Amino acid sequence: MKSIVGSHLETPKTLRVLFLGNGESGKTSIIEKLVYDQFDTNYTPTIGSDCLNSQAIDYKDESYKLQLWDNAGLEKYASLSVAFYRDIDVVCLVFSVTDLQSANSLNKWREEFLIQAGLSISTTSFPFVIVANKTDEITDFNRRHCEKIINTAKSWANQFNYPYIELSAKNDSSSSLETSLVGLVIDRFTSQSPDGEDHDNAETLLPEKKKNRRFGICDTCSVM
Ligand SMILES: Nc1nc2c(ncn2[C@@H]2O[C@H](COP(=O)(O)OP(=O)(O)OP(=O)(O)O)[C@@H](O)[C@H]2O)c(=O)[nH]1
Ligand SMILES: [Mg+2]
Repeated sequence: MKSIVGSHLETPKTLRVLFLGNGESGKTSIIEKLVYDQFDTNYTPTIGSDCLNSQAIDYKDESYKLQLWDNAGLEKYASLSVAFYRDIDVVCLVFSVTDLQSANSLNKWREEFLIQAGLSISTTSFPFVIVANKTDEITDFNRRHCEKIINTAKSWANQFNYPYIELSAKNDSSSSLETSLVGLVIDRFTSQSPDGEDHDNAETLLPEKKKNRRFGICDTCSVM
């Protein structure tokens, strides 16, 4: 990942960003596009959790390093992954604009995260970002269907004032995702009240052994 703005500043802040959403919504594809600038049309379900590090990103006079945590969307692979939730800074809730079920599941992912992180499900202060993926799949034939899905997600997001972004892991370039998605994530993180009280009061979850990883460049990703 290249920096969004020019030169690197000193001592990057580390931001732990977790991607949650239904299987096949495109979480892994978004992360891999961001980090590797690559897109794979084959579907390999994520098992447990994976993590990729971004390079230092200079944004609005600060330097950031992103730990991008990927999480299994398929229930049969998801049971391994709850131990990391406690130290997550921002959650991207991902759905596919062609998959109504994935939009309808946003609430489930939100609540599951808050519960695992030891936060109240009534909190509105935790920084979630809603990500609509696969916009390249919208055609003249399915446009109305996709719009219905998008509106479902948008109106759900509106009740919490969550920022919302549409993208295509397939067609968007790495640099455009850096500017749009990463910019939104950092903005969302920096705009929250400093160490919101809900987050501060989170119960500590017991450390759990690090999980199975498909790509293992994550020695520095340990949050325990
Ligand atoms: N057309 C299109 N296909 C996409 C896009 N993003 C992902 N896909 C495809 O959708 C399938 C699922 O993508 P993944 O990134 O593996 O989905 P995931 O959310 O990580 O799935 P799980 O790991 O099972 O939770 C793959 O075949 C991808 O190639 C996109 O923006 N456009
Ligand atoms: Mg995946």
